[in-house]
Amino acid sequence: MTKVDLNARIPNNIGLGDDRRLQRALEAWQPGFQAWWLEMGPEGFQADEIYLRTAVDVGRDGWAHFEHVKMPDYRWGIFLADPVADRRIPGGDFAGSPAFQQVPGEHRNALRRIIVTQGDTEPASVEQQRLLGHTAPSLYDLRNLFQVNVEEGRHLWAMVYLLHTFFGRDGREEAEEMLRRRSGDPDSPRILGTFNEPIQDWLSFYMFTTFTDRDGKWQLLALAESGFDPLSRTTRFMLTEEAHHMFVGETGVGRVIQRTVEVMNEKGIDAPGQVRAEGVIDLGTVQKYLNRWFSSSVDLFGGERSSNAASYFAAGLKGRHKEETRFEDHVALDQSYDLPVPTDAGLSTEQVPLRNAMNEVLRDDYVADCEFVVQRWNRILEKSGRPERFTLPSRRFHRDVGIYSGRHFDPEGNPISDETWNAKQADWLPTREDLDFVKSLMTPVLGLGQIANWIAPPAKGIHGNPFEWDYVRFDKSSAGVALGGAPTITG
Ligand code: BYC
Ligand code: FE
Ligand code: FE
Repeated sequence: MTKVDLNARIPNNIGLGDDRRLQRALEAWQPGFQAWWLEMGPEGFQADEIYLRTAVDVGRDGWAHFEHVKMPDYRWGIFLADPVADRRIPGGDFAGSPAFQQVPGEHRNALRRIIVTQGDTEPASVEQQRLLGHTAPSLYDLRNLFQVNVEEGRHLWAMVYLLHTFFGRDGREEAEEMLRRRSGDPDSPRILGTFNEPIQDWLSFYMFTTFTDRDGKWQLLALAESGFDPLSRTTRFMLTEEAHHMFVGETGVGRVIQRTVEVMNEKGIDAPGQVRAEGVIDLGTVQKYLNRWFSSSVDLFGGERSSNAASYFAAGLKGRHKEETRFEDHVALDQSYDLPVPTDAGLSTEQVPLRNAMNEVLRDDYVADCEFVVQRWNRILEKSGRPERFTLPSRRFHRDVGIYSGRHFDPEGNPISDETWNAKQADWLPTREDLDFVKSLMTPVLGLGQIANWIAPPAKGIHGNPFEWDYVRFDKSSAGVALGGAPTITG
């Protein structure tokens, strides 16, 4: 077991106190991170006490500590999962050789690029979500938002640790850049598409944490299979925190659905206009949000045919989920992947060398995972005796990256003409009017035990506490008002 030092300026289980150079480098980066957090982290609420979970250990049980803390005082630390004795590279050209403990020189640039891309998404998501606190539907949800935010901040620390430790000066420069890019900034955007899209309302937040954090889960699972052992250990521990983010998303959408069908059944209505008149989100709008955030997140897996993906796999930098137990051929050189490729006549199957299709292999796992989520949402409809059902669109629908981009497909994945797309787009993706409607519902409800009309309360609270509980304790001093403004209490 690694030893955890919680009292250090940067809590860690990497023996930071024994490595003065690294410690100095990370402590030099820390003030920049804190300044970024105050500038680009949650707007307001920084003086309030939030009931937060903090990582304090890496064992299976008791890895987290819960207490009320002010977000700027959160103890962002560096934690790696315990090493696996005699760990071997799971797949690729070096499958079976001892895992790398140092960066293999010839793959330095590729590895840095993977770590930078992963790291960049973490602060990006915090920036995207920074205004949502002002419209939280309950104290419970407000706390969950901030929990996700501080942990994404810790995930940035995790990648910055790797950059500082293994990439020398370039790594330190990349770590600075992480604090300089800004989500949605035309001059200095975040790296990947989805992370530059605004998250303007809580339905988007729940969809994002369902679908985009779930991309995070699958990318981290692929990196957990890395032959570069420090990356594997770092991402394995990040996955422990990730489960809660997806929980917030899936149950959040589930509670929206629950509330809508309660109102529909109670009032005996189903026309979208009538449903909206009751101040709840009609199911068609939920489906459009689902379509939008799923399709954007599907892009995050990269191109279907990717020479980058092939070289990452070959070098053992990124692997397939459960490489050792799920597959027999860990070299993956003689196999191919049947890829439906768009042609002018429709779709035809092309056999892509398996290594070049590794993005698609991972996307398959992701899509299957998302299917289960949609099934669980449908169970809420079923249980409420509703005939409606949600569907996951085809991965070809509404793509911006890869072979399906620049063409149009319907949600079932059939190629369609520009005319059909233009005529149907408003039925499939949120329109300005849909966004405005959802936005109109976003008024804060921050009274103890209270909840907005458009969402059902959760089945239970956090860490054994009831829903009706002060997950956020507002600062009564003037400092709190200056930083965040007094919360409006309605509902
Ligand atoms: N947007 O060979 P290709 C998370 C670029 S989420 C914009 O097809 P490759 C989290 C690509 O960079 C998980 N550009 O793709 C969730 C390349 O550019 P160049 C994040 C894109 O290299 C919620 C070109 O297109 N982790 O943790 O196989 C909250 C062709 O590339 C996009 C990772 O992503 C896009 N969507 O890349 C908080 C893991 N997709 O070379 C956190 C690390 C591709 O032409 N990243 N491009 O300039 C990777 O492993 C890979 O970079 C990718 C795919 C999976 C992104
Ligand atoms: Fe993360
Ligand atoms: Fe996350």
